[in-house]
Amino acid sequence: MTYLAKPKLHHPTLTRNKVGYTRRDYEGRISTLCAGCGHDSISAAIIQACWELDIEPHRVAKLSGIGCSSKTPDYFLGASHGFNTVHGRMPSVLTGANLANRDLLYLGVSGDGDSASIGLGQFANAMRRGVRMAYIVENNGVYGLTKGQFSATADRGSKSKKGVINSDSPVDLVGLALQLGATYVARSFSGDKEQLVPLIKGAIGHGGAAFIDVISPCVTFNNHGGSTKSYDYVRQHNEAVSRIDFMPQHSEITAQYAPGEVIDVQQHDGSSLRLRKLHPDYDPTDRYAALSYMNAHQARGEVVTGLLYLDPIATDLHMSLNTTDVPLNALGERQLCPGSKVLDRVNASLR
Ligand SMILES: Cc1ncc(C[n+]2csc(CCOP(=O)(O)OP(=O)(O)O)c2C)c(N)n1
Ligand code: SF4
Ligand SMILES: [Mg+2]
Repeated sequence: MTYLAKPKLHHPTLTRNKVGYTRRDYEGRISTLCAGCGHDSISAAIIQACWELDIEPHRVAKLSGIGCSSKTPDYFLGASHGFNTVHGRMPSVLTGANLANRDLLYLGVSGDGDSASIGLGQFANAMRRGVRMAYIVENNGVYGLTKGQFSATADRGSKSKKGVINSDSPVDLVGLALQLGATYVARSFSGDKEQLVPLIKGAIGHGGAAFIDVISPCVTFNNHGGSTKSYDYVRQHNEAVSRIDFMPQHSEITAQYAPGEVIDVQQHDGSSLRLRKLHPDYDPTDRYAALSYMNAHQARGEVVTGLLYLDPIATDLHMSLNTTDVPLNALGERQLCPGSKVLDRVNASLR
């Protein structure tokens, strides 16, 4: 941690959102990451998204694993709930927290090592079960915190800083999320705030498992020629399928674009996502078409970004398990302890 404290005083004229907070109220501690690290831009995008969504910070729970990426929740939403778990274990801890208190908004922040290497099983099961959360992987293709070893998302043939060529096939978390049943799947780039902020807002408003893979260059260990996760590589090979506008529940929906190029999709919380299709042949509502489109472009060395798949009628784990609508900590004694007759009935049903 840094010992430099951020000044607490805000300029009195800073703009406040509908719940009375300034953008600075969504910040955290001063970042200790390397200057230019993509992860800091993602933190800035999360701050912007939460401020624009008028979210009260105490309604958010941010959970992460271990890594430079997993350190970042310390640098945003300083007044929210936070839990830095064990390496690769964020999804299961978040699942437990979510089952105990469904009233919070869950942000899972992880790295490519955290989610695609040690935590791959955890990632897969959270997607498969439809745990309601915005799951953000800050993907730099390396283990930044432990000095730049290839992670499981490093492309075959890509080169390390020391010149070693990666001979392993990559894990594509977007492809896996699509196959495993995630209902909101996107890829973005830390250097494209205009695309990333609405994608994060859409993920927070989504009613099920929302996954965003954000290519986030590691300037210290993976930003050289021969890397496929560098600023230059992503800028040169970025192929955006859509541009998103996010419209909160209360805003009027007006048509400003030519028909055929725009789709409005209403989400679980009543908000709308307006997709301006940059590629007219792209269908974001067809899971398998999204997968084959992405694979075909990947084979040509392109990084497809944007909202790749969306099922607005998402189901989540609470629905599948038919859990109580009330967070467990708000249940009264009568509900928690319904008496010996009910207990006898439960026991009898299990014999
Ligand atoms: C159980 C366990 N194994 C290994 C480590 C060592 N370790 C710490 S961070 C890390 C990799 C982090 O990579 P990533 O998730 O991609 O995050 P980045 O630093 O690149 O943002 C590893 C292997 C650990 N802390 N715990
Ligand atoms: S080592 Fe890489 S990932 Fe870690 S803070 Fe530095 S630039 Fe970012
Ligand atoms: Mg990494």
